[in-house]
Amino acid sequence: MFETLDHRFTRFLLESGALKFGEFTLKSGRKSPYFINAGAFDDGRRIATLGAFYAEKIQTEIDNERLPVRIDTIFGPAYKGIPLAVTTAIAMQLNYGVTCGYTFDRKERKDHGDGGLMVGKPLEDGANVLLVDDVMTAGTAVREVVPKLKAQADVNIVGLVLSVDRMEKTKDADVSAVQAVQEEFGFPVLAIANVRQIFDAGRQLADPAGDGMVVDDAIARAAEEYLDQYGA
Ligand code: OMP
Repeated sequence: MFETLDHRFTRFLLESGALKFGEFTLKSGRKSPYFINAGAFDDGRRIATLGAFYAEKIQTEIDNERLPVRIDTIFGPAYKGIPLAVTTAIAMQLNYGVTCGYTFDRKERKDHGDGGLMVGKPLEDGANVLLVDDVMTAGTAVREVVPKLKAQADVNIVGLVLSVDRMEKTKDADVSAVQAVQEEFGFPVLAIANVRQIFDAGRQLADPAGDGMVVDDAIARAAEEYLDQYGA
């Protein structure tokens, strides 16, 4: 049976323990009944599978002409974006025969050896750079990284690909953080799955541990209430 990308990705999130239920305080201060932890992709099989999901999303969007055919480098902001950029570049090569560089930043400038703030493929004027990151809630992380890239070279940021769009409203507007970032920076923000797709798929999936549905009624209700309050 054909299974959509968001269904397959939801199963992978649940099997990896990357999607957790409980009470979590977010970077924004909001208290959420669910949390996506990209740190759970902590072995070779999981990080390789994650890269394949990013690459599948990227190739689909190249085919849809939302992303350009030429991607010079995939940029992952330190620290959590570093393995994402590397595993995505590997999967683009192995699964689609597309060679992309990978680049990431240092949190602190190095003043010896090769110096500089960036590691990996150098950022050059006119280069097409695709950003990858884990989860977007308010868009704080991306707002920090864009000026950092622009300070290096006159790069062309062609898009941002996320694992999960939490579909949350920004503090001062009714639009989602993803929409606000798209409008502010003028590049597409694409997610392998958004939180509504994840909960829809999760309701239909059997618990990999075999003890009932993972997304049970109480969890689904808590998520619905949270999204009623903060969802865009
Ligand atoms: P923004 O930078 O405000 O969009 O928040 C996203 C960041 O918050 C992610 O890069 C994570 O560091 C963290 N986060 C998660 O990892 N998973 C979640 O489900 C929610 C958050 C969060 O704190 O909002």
